[in-house]
Amino acid sequence: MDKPVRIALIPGDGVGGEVMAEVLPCLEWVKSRGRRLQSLTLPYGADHCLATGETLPEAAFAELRDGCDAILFGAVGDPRLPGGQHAEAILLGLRQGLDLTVNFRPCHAWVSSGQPPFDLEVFRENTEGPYCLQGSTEPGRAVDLAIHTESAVRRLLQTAFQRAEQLGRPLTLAHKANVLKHGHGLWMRVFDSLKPLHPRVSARGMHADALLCALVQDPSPFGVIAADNYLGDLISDLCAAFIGGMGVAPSLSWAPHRPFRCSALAEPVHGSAPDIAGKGLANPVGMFLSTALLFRHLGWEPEAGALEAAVSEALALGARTRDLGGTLSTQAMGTAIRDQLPL
Ligand code: GGG
Repeated sequence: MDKPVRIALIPGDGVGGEVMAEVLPCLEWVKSRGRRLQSLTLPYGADHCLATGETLPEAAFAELRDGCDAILFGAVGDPRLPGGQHAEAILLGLRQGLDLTVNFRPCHAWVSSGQPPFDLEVFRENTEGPYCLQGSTEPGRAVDLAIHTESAVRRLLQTAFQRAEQLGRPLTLAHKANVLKHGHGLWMRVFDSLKPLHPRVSARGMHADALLCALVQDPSPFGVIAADNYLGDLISDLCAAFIGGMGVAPSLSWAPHRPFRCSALAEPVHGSAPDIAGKGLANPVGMFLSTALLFRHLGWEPEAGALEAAVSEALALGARTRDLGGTLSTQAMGTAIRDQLPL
């Protein structure tokens, strides 16, 4: 019999716990369908940090890295810790510590009514660039270092090329190599070296500013967009606006080279939204769709597809939280989605 998959649940801060609560029954649902799954819930977030001074202790990180297969994450960020150090230590610590190079942010038209429907995928490098947390603030000067390594860039771009090939869609690399000659020059070189290996992919680089303008004017020519950590963050958030906003945008981060047992982290794109936390106003759709991405990563395609179909059907039946113009609470939206799951 297969060993059970071990998933760590980290609800985090703000609305993170509220949206996480809505997908927990989906873990029971996959078990009822014969999937072997164990979960453990970890307390890391602002409350824990304020109570104990701990962000993500080394022993907990080691247990996640070596004792779990994947992480389901809510959100971090809390106004009581305005420097954001705990969020940085937990979320960036996990992304970097687990070498989760690929951040996949699919942007499909779950609720938008554009013609043709918005449909593209962003592959964002997840561990480097200016998010490497190296720099300094000096009198009259501030420095943020952006590090790009060939190994991470190659892993991210290989994954994006493979996906574009699989989908039969064009691949666009967003860059600013005209200004960021060193870092984005490296991205361009690796991109060019991969093109001959994927002759069926229509692949081109595009200055990120021109790309943003083109996306707003007409997103239909784009299929897969690859970018470094910073540009990928911005581009995918813009794309989220086309599909109903941050509340519906899912993501999955993973390590294609599988350096550790724990090789993936699924989380909604949205943050902890402290302004609406505790009011039942958060949209759980991004969390449901992230859970579906995790199921797919684990090889549970029927369950991933069924969960996505349940979201689609609930939305088609008119289920809407306030951010989508409706009146449903987080809990009622969760119920509306789960009601569409097959037994
Ligand atoms: N699920 C993504 C996440 O938690 N990102 C962290 C973040 O953006 N925090 C800032 C905030 O919550 O406002």
